[in-house]
Amino acid sequence: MYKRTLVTSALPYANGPVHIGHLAGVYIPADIYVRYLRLKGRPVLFVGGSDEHGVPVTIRARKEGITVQEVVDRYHNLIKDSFERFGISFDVYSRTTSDVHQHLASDFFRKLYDGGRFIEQTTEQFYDPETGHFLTDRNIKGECPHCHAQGAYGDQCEKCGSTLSPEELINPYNAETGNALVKKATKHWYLPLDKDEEWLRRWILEGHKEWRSNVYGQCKSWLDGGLRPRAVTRDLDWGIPVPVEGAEGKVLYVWFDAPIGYISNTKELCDAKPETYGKWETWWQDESTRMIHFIGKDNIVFHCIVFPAMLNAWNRAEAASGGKRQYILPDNVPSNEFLNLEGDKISTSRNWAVWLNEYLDDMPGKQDVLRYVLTANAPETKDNDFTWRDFQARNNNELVAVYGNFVNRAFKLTEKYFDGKVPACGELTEYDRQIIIEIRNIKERLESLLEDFKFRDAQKEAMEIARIGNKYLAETEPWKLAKTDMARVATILNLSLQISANLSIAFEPFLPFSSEKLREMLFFTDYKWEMLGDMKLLPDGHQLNESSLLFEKIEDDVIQKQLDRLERIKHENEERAAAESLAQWKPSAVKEDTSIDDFDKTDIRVGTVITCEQVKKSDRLLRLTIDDGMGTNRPSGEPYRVILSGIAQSYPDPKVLVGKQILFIANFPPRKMMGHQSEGMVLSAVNADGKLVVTSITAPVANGAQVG
Ligand code: B3M
Ligand code: ZN
Repeated sequence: MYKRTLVTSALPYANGPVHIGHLAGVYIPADIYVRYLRLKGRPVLFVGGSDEHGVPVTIRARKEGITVQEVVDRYHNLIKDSFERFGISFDVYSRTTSDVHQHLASDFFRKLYDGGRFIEQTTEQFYDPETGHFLTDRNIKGECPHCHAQGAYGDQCEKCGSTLSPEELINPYNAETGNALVKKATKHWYLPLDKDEEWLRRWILEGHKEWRSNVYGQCKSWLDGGLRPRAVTRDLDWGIPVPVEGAEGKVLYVWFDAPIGYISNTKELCDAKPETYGKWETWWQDESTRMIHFIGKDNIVFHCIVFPAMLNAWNRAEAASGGKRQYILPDNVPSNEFLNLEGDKISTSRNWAVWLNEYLDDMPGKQDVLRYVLTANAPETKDNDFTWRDFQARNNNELVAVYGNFVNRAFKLTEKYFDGKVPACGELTEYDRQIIIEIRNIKERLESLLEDFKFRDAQKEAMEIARIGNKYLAETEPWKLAKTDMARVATILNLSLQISANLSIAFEPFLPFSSEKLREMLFFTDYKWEMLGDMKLLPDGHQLNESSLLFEKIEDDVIQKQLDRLERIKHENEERAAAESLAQWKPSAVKEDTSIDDFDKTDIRVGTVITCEQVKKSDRLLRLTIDDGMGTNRPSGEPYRVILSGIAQSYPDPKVLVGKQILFIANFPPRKMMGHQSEGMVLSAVNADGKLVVTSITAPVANGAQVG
């Protein structure tokens, strides 16, 4: 019933390059879907672009010491270029600083404003009196109320992952300047989402039960929790000015203008090439268009609730003024969960990512390997992990050993026995027929998985074709038959080459570069999705091109280089985090008064650490032997004092304490811990990062000397 499909993919912030998390979550699935539709000959428009407003770009500008315009120019170009090199096949990739967008977003706001769709509210917001700026959540930092980490953001604590509001932070301060903040009144325009609850419930909860359970579930919990009016303007000096009087110094909230960017970018393309793409309104205001948003899970509420509410508000304003135009709403919002990297959350600010531009530079010609691995591990239903070892294994054991190996054998044997010409297909055996049926069945499954946005399983099905091919060659052994039955060899290789042609179609949405290479090798130019399953794609006698390997083995040293890089980054991050806590650290209040007599009861002494090692089966305890100057003159008769101390976590290499003169309490009664007798307590200080540091003295002192 739909005549065309409009596919959007989230507009990445132009505050840094895109990384594998973005690719796995949004761009690869969107691209697979679009390529599939194109291959089917269905009209589709794939819209992307950079999100150049909002706080993230302004933070980056201050960090790099350049203007915001320079930041967005730099990263928009970098991202656009990387997407192109990676084969993300946008019809348009524009930006939210474009003129078209500035006008369209501004008009959109004005339409809602004139139609009375906003409410105005004055509230108290955090304000930096020294810089004269209101601060957004991301620009506020403070102590996390849950894990008490310093430097938690006003919207989230990166340490423990809690979602926060700036009000919850302990001692909030301006993240850039460190200045303490005050509250100040300011006026903003709100979208009264509470009034949209009813139709949203009907539209999503009743009308779109087919949405992925993570998406549906998140919408349901938002709706069940009750919607509140949402501010769509901000006090910032970067963004699209609020187009009403009395709004000086205010801009549209980035989440108000960014989704409108999808419309603007469509308009920009259609206005430039109407003969190819038609009118932009056909894509946005025609009920026979089906709209699909590809996004990550942190964008669900904006695409399923806020943006539809904006479009709906526009439609009502239009209807109220007697207009006929109506925006369509999304038909599906396939959103993925998150991808982690080597077990850790991907983070732009911590540089914990594999950046697309760096990958493309480091691994030329290996776009499809990354596409394959990210689809195989796509976080479609739950968070998933990317590891370099898995990347290597999937390349070597699947792409090279299965897909590449099969195609290579089919070509090499054809070159050897038939001069690189497709040999004639003779009579089919029962086994041949079974193989053909299996491949036809795959077509159906592949199609229904793709239509259902189940790209991981779909790619597995495509790979299944190569597995079948590999097995076919292994079991029919044409290299042996060549001595006795050339006609049979001809049939086997004919089928193998037909399977190769099928592979080039089945993999086109997933691995477009390899498909193109394979088609070139096959001299197979005229292809479409519907040909899948056809075993007469290459005519008898058809001359093949010279073959080369579709995929190459990836060696350990290539992977090691990537792992070393991550290790370096981890180290830098730890150092930075320690420095940050140190900068924020304040000493605790002094304890209540005591007396010299009380202090004197404690016998603190100096001793030299002789040995220091981890206690077996304990991740907390270190066992120290200490020369306390007493020789064997102690109940145990041993030459050294033994003390167990719970500092193992702070001393991954316990040997560093050996030879140090330290302070210990000598007159605690001995006690047994983990099967060892401990004779006292080592003195240590809790550092700003929470680690324990054993107090050591620098000037040499006689072991056993008392401190007091
Ligand atoms: N730039 C947030 C993000 O990159 C935002 C998406 C906008 S889509 C309209 O996650
Ligand atoms: Zn926390």
